[in-house]
Amino acid sequence: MFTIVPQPVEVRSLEGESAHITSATRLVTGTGGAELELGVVLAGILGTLVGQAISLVQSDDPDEAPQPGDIVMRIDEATGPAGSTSDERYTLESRDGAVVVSAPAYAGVVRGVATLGQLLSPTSTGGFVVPPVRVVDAPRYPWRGLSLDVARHFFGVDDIKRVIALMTRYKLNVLHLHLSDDQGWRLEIPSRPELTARASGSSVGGGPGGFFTVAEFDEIQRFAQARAITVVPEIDIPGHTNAALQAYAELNPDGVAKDAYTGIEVGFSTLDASLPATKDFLRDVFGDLASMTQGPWVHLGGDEAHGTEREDYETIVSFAADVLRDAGKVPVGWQEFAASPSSAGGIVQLWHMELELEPVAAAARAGAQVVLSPGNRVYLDMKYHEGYPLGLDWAGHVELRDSYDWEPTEAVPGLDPEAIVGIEAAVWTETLTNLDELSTMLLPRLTAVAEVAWTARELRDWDSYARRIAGQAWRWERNGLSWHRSPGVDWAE
Ligand code: TNX
Repeated sequence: MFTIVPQPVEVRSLEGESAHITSATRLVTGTGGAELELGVVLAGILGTLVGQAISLVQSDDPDEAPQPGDIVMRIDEATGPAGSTSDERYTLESRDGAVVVSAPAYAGVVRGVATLGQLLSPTSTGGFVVPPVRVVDAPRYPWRGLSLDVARHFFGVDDIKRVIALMTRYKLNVLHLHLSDDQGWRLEIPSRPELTARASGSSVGGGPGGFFTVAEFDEIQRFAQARAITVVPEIDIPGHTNAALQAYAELNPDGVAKDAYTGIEVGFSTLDASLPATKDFLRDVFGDLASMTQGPWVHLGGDEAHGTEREDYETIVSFAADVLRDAGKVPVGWQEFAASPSSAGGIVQLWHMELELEPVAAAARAGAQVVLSPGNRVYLDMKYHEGYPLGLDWAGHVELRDSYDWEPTEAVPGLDPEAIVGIEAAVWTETLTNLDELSTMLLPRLTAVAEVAWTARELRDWDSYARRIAGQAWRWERNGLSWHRSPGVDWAE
């Protein structure tokens, strides 16, 4: 029984020897510069997985037979399931005591290594063993994300790296960071220094807050990129903007800067479309943000703008979307952005099943792509059950099985399934103040979302998933990650 999550396309036991990963294990890559870089990163990832340094060897003969204990990485077009064109496809073979991971591109090798990490089990002598097996795999959706709110409570670079490492294990590939809200501004914007100087120093409940410098944001993106994860930064406009209104007085119609906000209400703040200062602000912020962003996407928020007139909403979001397009980025916005013509050619992110859904289907017909984050399924800040000490409950209680048992193509009536680029979990941090609390909300639910996003519909099955996920908890514990004992899974004692 293999306990791989998400379930791969094909997993087959082979005959023969297991591979023993010990301190003598070598990571073997090709001799190209890119392959060396890949080897260094993967040796690091693998080293953390097995808890020991892994030595890196470059071989210029791809056909050379691996030695027992070797882990071989190969860039090879002819891998993964027939018909898949994904860069993330891979084939993993553990046979004759060695492991070979091959993929057409870096991303696929990283996904194969994640599978390898789950196949490893510790031996009594301190090493690890990989059973003889062949895995052939590729994702269902190209966008498999986690949205993390660092505005309500701030989480620093080290915590973000822990989250990225967790995402890597479950083959998630998009980290969406919610970097501004009423309670604080969390990213240095060089052309607008007052944002972080004046509006980063508090959070929900009045705590100390914090922000990422340009260099730290870069460090996060590079750490993610090494794991084939793209960072999508979000600056939320035109609502959720009290921090901006606090930093720059001229963004307020009365010219008076707002006070810091430490509550958890939403929908009271807004940018003002009639003020000339607003466009200058949007141009500066989204211009800088686009140039700081390595990936193709930038999120402009657009949700819950209850204090913004319809026309003003359109003026503001379409202006920001144009700034992003001019800078070569694809704009992403929450569900409400679907109503803006500027969402065509961009991405709309569904979140609230009780808001109108038809505009999402219509935006898709007009050319938008759609990311699904239905609150009642994948909002991992929802309480697991009544009385749970952490989280909110506006979208109901969300247990593990709720996060698992739903079909993306059936979520929005009339939505062309071809428009769905993927699934994104979201965790909002009004009630979450540290990594332990965050991780208890993510685990195990994040792994269910990862399987919905990765695994083909016909291969998905709750009973199978429940069995496989039970085999993962010791790995979380080994990594010091808190988790919730969801019902319906036979967790080991
Ligand atoms: C709704 S999701 C929000 C956030 C809150 C979240 C809490 C979305 C686009 N807006 O502002 O933090 O609910 O679950």
